[in-house]
Amino acid sequence: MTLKVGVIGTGAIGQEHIARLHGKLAGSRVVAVNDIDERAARAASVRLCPGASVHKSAQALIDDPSVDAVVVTSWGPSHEEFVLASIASGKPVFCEKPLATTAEACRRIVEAEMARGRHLVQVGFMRRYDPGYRMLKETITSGAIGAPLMLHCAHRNPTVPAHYVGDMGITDTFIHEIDVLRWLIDDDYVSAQVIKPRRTRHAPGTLEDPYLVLLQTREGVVIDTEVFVNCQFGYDIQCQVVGEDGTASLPEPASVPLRRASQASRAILMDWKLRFIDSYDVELQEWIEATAAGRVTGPTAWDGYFAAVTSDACVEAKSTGRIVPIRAMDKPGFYM
Ligand code: NAD
Ligand code: ISE
Repeated sequence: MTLKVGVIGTGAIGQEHIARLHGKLAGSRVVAVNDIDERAARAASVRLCPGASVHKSAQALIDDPSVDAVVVTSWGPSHEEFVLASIASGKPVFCEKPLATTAEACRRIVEAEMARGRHLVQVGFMRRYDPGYRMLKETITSGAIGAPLMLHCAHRNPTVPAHYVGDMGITDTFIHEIDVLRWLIDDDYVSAQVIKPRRTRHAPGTLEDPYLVLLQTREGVVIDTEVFVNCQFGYDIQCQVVGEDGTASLPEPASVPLRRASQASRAILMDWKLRFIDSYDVELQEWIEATAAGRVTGPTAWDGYFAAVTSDACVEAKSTGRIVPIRAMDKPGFYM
């Protein structure tokens, strides 16, 4: 069976996912696209999935009877509306992170999915599919470094686009660490704090950049993450777990060590699309297969909700300078 997919949002990651779903991966094709910028949708259709319908609205795409499943790759603030509409139509939906930009919005999605009585929603937290994070998780689970005590992490982007404003450092960027770290150490967060150093001269407009986010978990693990989205030098993701008996670190992406002109060096990637390229492939291939079998096997709406509860607390901690408790509703049996 071929899964017929409609994609809402044909920007950077929308185009990447269309290429995967329409040719690169097995078992799917893209039959419809939509973007608030109709020309962008038309161009993506012509270039990446010729013959796909270009719908004037996202709702029309969701209602299209030839669409079996929906992929949402538009901007974060539009996600809630499109995910709720997909649930209302009974269609499986893969939504890029964040599931929605606030915990309240994610809660509405969780409640709508439970009311529908079927798992339909998967969130695009692709780092859970990254071979490096998977090896790191296996190492921790094996007990090789003892119980985790502290994590030192960094999420660095060389630069960010003009529409990257406000608290997107948390809601759009740090949200990746929020999800992958609780999965990595199988723990949940209880408090957040944000510490702001001097602002980089490379930060555009009024964007605050960089900052340090401190999370504490139920088991008492302390996690520090540097969020620095105009670091200039590369797309650099770091994670070191300090345990009772040793440390374990996220492997660096493979690159050729160079020695030339009296220098030793290795290249650093500049683009998120390349850093996690294999993870996106595995993530979407598994989604295609699970969706065709009527299941959700990846990060759920609950994971999207918990991430948003945490990111709301981080946003509050950033604006107040206080340590903010992280309080989620009890996990419903539906998501156990
Ligand atoms: P982008 O700006 O390149 O593309 C977004 C597209 O959505 C644009 O073409 C825009 O016109 C369209 N759009 C915005 N509002 C819309 C609406 N209401 N209806 C239809 N189309 C609309 O942004 P991007 O970098 O592709 O990011 C898109 C989403 O994907 C964001 O939620 C982002 O956080 C997520 N993302 C995830 C990853 C990842 O690593 N998993 C990487 C990049 C982006
Ligand atoms: C972007 O949306 C992503 O998801 C990238 O992985 C992240 O590094 C970047 O900061 C976000 O803006």
